[in-house]
Amino acid sequence: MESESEVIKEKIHTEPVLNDPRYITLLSVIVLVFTLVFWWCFSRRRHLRRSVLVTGLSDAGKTLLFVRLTYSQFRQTFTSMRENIEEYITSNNTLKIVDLPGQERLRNKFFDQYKSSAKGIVYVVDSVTIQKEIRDVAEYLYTILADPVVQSNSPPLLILCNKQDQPMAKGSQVIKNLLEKEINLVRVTKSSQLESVDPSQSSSASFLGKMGRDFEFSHLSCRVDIAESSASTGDDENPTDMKALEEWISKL
Ligand SMILES: Nc1nc2c(ncn2[C@@H]2O[C@H](COP(=O)(O)OP(=O)(O)OP(=O)(O)O)[C@@H](O)[C@H]2O)c(=O)[nH]1
Ligand SMILES: [Mg+2]
Repeated sequence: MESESEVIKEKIHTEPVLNDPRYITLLSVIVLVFTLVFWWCFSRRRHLRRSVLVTGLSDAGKTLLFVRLTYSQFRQTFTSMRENIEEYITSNNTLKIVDLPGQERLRNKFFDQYKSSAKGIVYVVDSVTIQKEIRDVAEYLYTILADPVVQSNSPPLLILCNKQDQPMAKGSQVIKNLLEKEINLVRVTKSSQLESVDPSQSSSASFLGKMGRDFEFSHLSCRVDIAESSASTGDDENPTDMKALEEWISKL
């Protein structure tokens, strides 16, 4: 005959630990702590991203926009060889405006340096030369949108059609259509280039937008806005207009 204490011991050993209320409490606490730590890290990462990157091809007007925005001045600008950074205070945020060089041999290096800090990206387009430069403008925009860091953080993007004071400037809607059509072509070339380099890359992984559909900015996971600006001298012939840019930044 087994004694009563032996039966109890046996029960304790065979009872599934999962039914133990202390175990369940401990598990809940661990899950809660992990959730809090994860949430803290995530919100910290978001808070660390305080930069508004001003990018685009050379001569689009990035530095003049930067000077106008941060110093409210007009200055003669020259091709940038390095970045310009200045604090910018909005009603609910203190941000950094980072004007990046647009020269072909510099732009990727500087963009890589600042991309992880981007709270928003302003892609400046010269509205006068857009038709002539459409391939380069679309290719560089594609490079930015397809960047893994940009894809993972999904900062909002503003396509800013600058130099609107010029009579030959194209409007934002025309530029949006031109860019969507051109990116449609660029993404076919780029994704087949990628596949030929690394056949293991599935075409859907490297594809921007929706498979089987013409490219539209609205298909992207990040918010894309389009607006017009003029950063020029500010006289009657060349009026300055940066309201859309300022409003967009203030909503970041
Ligand atoms: N008419 C007119 N000219 C502009 C406007 N914005 C810039 N410019 C002129 O365009 C030229 C190039 O401007 P930048 O601001 O230096 O161009 P950027 O994009 O910084 O060029 P990089 O530094 O080479 O990347 C300068 O002569 C500016 O005065 C604009 O809104 N209207
Ligand atoms: Mg510049």
